Amino acid sequence: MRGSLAQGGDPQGPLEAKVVPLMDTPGKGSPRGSPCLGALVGNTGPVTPSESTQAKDPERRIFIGDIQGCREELERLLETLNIDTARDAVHPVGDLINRGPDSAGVLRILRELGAGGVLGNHDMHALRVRAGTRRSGKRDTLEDLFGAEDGAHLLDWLAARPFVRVWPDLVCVHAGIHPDWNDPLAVLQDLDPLTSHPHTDFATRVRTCDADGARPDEDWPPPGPPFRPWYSYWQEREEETRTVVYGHWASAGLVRKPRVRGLDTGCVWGKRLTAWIAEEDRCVHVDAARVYSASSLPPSDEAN
Ligand SMILES: [Mn+2]
Repeated sequence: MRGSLAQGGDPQGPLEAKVVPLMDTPGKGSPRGSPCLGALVGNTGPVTPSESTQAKDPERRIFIGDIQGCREELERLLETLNIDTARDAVHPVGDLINRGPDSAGVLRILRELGAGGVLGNHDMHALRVRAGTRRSGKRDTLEDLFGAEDGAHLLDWLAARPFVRVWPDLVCVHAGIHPDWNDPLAVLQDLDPLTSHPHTDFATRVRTCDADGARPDEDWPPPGPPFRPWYSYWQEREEETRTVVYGHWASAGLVRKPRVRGLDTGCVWGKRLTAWIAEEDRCVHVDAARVYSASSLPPSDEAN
């Protein structure tokens, strides 16, 4: 199953041709017992897979930068990665949707994969628009998702993402970790995406801050002292050994610095979609098919 998807020169061929049962019991039946990408595309059925469809002790933890509704690029990236849910765990680093062309399609694929991941500011925005507590923005591209037959299921799945995931060696968050948070999981784990809170606001929006975690009014132009990239404070923690993997800062591009991996490479702005395989400390990229939002990457990374 994996080989048929990964080796083909034309990614569209096997996607349309390959149809396998979606809800095979993991580990039984077909080799590796996992749905391949071909089964994920276009399916809108009422199946409710959970993260249990992913490997409990994955051989690879694969983090994917801001997808923002770029379904075509996500499909190509997953094919390039040779994703196998029996051995891989997939974690989008937030901003799964909005601004791009197919938010519903992205969520269908990730849900069927049993992906984990965390919430970003665009994800929270969409959940609040649906709840009626926030107005849609003029640059939103969420109507396909709100109008989809399975839209409610997809948004419920999205809403179940946490703000942070923690492993012994890694921390995953959309934007960054506050200088004062010694235990980011304890700080963020019980917070509601539908309710505004300074902690979730920070975790999903920060780029630069001062040593106390105060943020400037704007991150562009570079605010200068006392503001620095949030991760500089993380890097200064002498006892800390974990690497933070995050997104949100497209204008910074790919960041590979000690104990930080920044994966937002601006796919929706016509650049690239990036995955980072933690076990190999290796990045895999696919180019955006086109520019989906604005004519160029705004340096301010407009936060919606
Ligand atoms: Mn973001």
